[in-house]
Amino acid sequence: MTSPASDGDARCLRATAPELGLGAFTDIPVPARVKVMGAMRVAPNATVAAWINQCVELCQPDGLYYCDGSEAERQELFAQGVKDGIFIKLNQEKLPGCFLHRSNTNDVARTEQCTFICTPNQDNAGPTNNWMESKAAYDKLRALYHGCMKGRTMYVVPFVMGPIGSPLAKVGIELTDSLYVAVNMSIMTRMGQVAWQQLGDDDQFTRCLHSVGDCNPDRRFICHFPFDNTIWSFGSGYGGNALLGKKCLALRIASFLGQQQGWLAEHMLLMGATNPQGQTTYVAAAFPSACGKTNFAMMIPPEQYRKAGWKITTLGDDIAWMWVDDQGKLRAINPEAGYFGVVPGTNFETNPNAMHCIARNTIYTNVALLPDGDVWWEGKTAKPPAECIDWTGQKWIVDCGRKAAHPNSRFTAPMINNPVLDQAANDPKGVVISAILFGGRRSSGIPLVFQAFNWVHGVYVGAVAGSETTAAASGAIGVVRRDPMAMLPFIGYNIRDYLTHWLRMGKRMSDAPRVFHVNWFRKGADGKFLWPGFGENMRVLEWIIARTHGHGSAHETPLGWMPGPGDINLDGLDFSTEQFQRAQALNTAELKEEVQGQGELFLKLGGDMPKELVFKREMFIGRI
Ligand code: OXD
Ligand code: MN
Repeated sequence: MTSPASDGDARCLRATAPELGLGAFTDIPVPARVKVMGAMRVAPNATVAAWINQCVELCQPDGLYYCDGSEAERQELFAQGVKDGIFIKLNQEKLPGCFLHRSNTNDVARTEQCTFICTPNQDNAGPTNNWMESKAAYDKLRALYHGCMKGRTMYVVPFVMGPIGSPLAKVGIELTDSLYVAVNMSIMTRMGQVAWQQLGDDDQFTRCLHSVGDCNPDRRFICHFPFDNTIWSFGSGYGGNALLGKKCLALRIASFLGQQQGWLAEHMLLMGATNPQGQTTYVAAAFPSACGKTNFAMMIPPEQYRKAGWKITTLGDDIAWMWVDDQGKLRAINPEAGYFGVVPGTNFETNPNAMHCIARNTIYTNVALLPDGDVWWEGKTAKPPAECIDWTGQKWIVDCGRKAAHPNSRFTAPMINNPVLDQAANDPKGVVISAILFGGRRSSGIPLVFQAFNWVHGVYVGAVAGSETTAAASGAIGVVRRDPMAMLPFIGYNIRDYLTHWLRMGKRMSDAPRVFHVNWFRKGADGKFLWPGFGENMRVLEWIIARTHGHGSAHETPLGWMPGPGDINLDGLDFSTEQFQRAQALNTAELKEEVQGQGELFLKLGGDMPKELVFKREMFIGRI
């Protein structure tokens, strides 16, 4: 029988294990003063039990809540969250199962300046990461964690990243004092007993310890210990800093594991495009944070494409894990089970599928609350509401000059809400990737689309990609920075070894994906976007798919292969040949500026830039 959820005296209840389908299991010997909650009070093995116990001793929570990932548990946690003021229940007729959370106003985005790779030697972390020597980092954070959960509950959140049974699926366990984090993790990952089952006797799991602490930016540390498969995060409850399965595990730790084990963990969306003949081509695309990955992954093609039988399906909107299969093909899975997307700008024009995703069972963070319990954000409707409560909880009236929703307000929605979820989203074998796209937000200089000459050139194009910074990370907005493979804040080891790993992966593939670069954000002299974007990106994608399958025409340019106006289908679009030429124009002065900007990265790496990429740059200079 399942033990009662709130029975604090009955600890280490063996009775739950057979129900969970677990054979061997281990008691978790927590001190008697700790109130034990949740249905699943066993660990799959002694290593897990000992680690949980150590963290309990360090953080000294009053309660320990074992998450099993069930629907009943989720309801219980939401109810508790409403009682504690962590969640506001939204209008359940309009938004069934939806809740609003307002974060601390100092805790609204990833804080790259507080994010560290902690290794014995600085060279392990390389020139693009903040580094702390591992022992010094453990000492510093241990002092912060000491007693930090007194009066609080520690949630034990076991989770799996990746479809169950996938060769790349990884188990993590997050111990957190944030109920908000625990419920978000139940949406973003395959969370609960499934993780105990996946782990069994294995001691290979990512040890994730998280405390919001006193949410003081001066005591905020997001520390990764790749050699110990460990993440310690203190002082923030924000998604990318606190939902440790996401950026911390699925990118920073996983990129390190991938380098050791021969696979890739990338900041990429995954999508399928099915043509009228029923052939599906899978594409992975790396764009930096808040540059439209979710919109592209859920794109609705223009009407004429839909009528002709084209269909877009989503595998993932943020992270891809990719490996070379025994046929020499690159395969990919999405390790996540939900979307943590940027809300502002999302509406029925820009992304109707996302609007369907967030219509139920969704957590909204830092959006505005309307008088009828609905939510609002800039760009949701053309006409703003007359009044609302803004993301900070203050009364807001139209034209008051403040934003109602934070520019980095977010939704957390389960992927099963997606009306165009790809049928392979849960397939442990993943899908074969035919094309890789790199891109960013560039107002000038970079054309709409070009194709790299080959894999090594593609690695170069990805490595030097730049993008204007966004509100997804704290700091200046709109400044071009080099963001190799959109992974600059997420590479968990030395970028020199990361780029070399990409080059080596190419050698293992018999039929490597074709590589492209796209820029939906180029602007004209009038400051307006040159390309209409959103669903019309299907036209660019159709050309990409054609090139991937060995047809589709293009001409050679200094950047790579580029389509002219006759090579891309512009039918039915109010877009002249001249407009297309402007979106694709190459200008020698701008290309020279670009190659100079790329030099930033080369300087950072000093002599460590892989020589294949040095040669590619020389050749690019020669072509300009
Ligand atoms: C994200 C990010 O939240 O990249 O996906 O910041
Ligand atoms: Mn992201």
